[in-house]
Amino acid sequence: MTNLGETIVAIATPYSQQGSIGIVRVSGEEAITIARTLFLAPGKQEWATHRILYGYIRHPQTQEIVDEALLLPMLAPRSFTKEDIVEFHCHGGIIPVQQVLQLCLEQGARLAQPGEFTLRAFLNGRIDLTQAESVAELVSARSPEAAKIALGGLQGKLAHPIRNLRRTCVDILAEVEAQIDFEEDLPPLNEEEIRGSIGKILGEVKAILATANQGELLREGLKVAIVGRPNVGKSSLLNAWSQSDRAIVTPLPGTTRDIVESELVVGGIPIRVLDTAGMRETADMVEQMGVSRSRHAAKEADLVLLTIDATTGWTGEDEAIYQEIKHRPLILVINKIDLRSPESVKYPPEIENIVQTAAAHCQGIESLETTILQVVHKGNLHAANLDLAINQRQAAALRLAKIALERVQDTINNQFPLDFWTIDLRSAILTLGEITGEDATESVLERIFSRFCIGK
Ligand SMILES: Nc1nc2c(ncn2[C@@H]2O[C@H](COP(=O)(O)OP(=O)(O)OP(=O)(O)O)[C@@H](O)[C@H]2O)c(=O)[nH]1
Ligand SMILES: [Mg+2]
Repeated sequence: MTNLGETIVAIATPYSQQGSIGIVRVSGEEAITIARTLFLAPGKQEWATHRILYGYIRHPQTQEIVDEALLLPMLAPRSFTKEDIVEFHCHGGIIPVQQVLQLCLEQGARLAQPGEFTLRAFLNGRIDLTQAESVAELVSARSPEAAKIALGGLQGKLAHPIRNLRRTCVDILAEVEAQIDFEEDLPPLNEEEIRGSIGKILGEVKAILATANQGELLREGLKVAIVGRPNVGKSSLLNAWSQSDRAIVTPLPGTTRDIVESELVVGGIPIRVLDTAGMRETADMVEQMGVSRSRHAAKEADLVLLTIDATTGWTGEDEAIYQEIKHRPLILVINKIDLRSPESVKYPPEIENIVQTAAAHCQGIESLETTILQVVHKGNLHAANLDLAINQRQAAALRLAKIALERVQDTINNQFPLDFWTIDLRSAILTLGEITGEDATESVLERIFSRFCIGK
């Protein structure tokens, strides 16, 4: 996966667009030698760890200056990878950083794989696997709340409890194994105490598992599709909600022909809102294609906002659309309530979530957001209150740990021989170790780190 003997290099800042600074980062045994070869620090500047140098990057053969830059050396073990790291802080823009990268490659560094810096931080024992995952999550966070839980993870908010739980399991296992090996020399096991410890561990495992759904919401976000017949105000709703004029609005039915997307954040959850073409029978080929995309969007979305017009009430066309999508998580949006009171509007009584809006006047958006949060949290805690939320991989491992621990409980309750206890205890230890990386296999590592961007 990574040969720690090799020195790696990557552009650490975005490199497909212009920025004011561009950073090229080198990590490994040769980092300092490479920097010494390429970087000219005029005057009597001291090459010390964590001290910025000012100077020029120049081609070692032609002596041609490539950029005026700063150099930050961070010597092992006081660096992210625990290896020698140097960072060239170049002028942003695509050309200088590319040239500096090229020079580092010519000096023997190898282009880093995605996530390889973080992988080295993990392999060199600076962070555990949950912290490594948090690095990637922090970089890709789409809301402040998602960033907050990623930062919590980075600080070890998941790593610490999991490591403690695993250690307790190891202690119990050691006790049970000693009992098996030296039964005659030891006092009998205190089964009650062990049962109590396992129960406590299980309780904590369950509590951490309960954060999985919230974590998924914060990380992955929600896809919400606004659907309904033409002219009910779907595009107006998208515009009011996203405070933009993203979608074209006209009094003509059939205005929207394709999906129009907007991104927003509600209660910490990143939401992708899709405005769709009004659904109706039509001979127009373009509109037909739009309508089929609307159907697809309604099917794919996590939540559908079925929008109707208060002035016409629930029509046969609304009913037809409802029949198509009623099995989906759904909120009924009664729009244009500025024109007619929503009280007179009849709709199927089984619809639980109803919001009234006047999208053209930006009214009702708050209650729409509240209702969405109620639907996704089912009245549970607000996502933003979380400071820990596990991801899918961690949840999968924790579920296995939970099953193993429950089996240990059964084994104790059924008075099975001690050998049986150790089997399930070992499996709980292994799965807990997979979460932190103490027992992670190479394929697990590969899966995790391949999702990173280059330079991280
Ligand atoms: N009075 C009033 N008019 C509204 C409201 N919402 C939308 N409209 C008007 O209704 C008309 C249709 O609005 P759109 O947002 O384009 O409707 P749509 O559902 O996207 O229509 P299609 O794209 O054709 O499916 C426009 O003239 C809007 O100004 C509202 O809350 N009150
Ligand atoms: Mg529209």
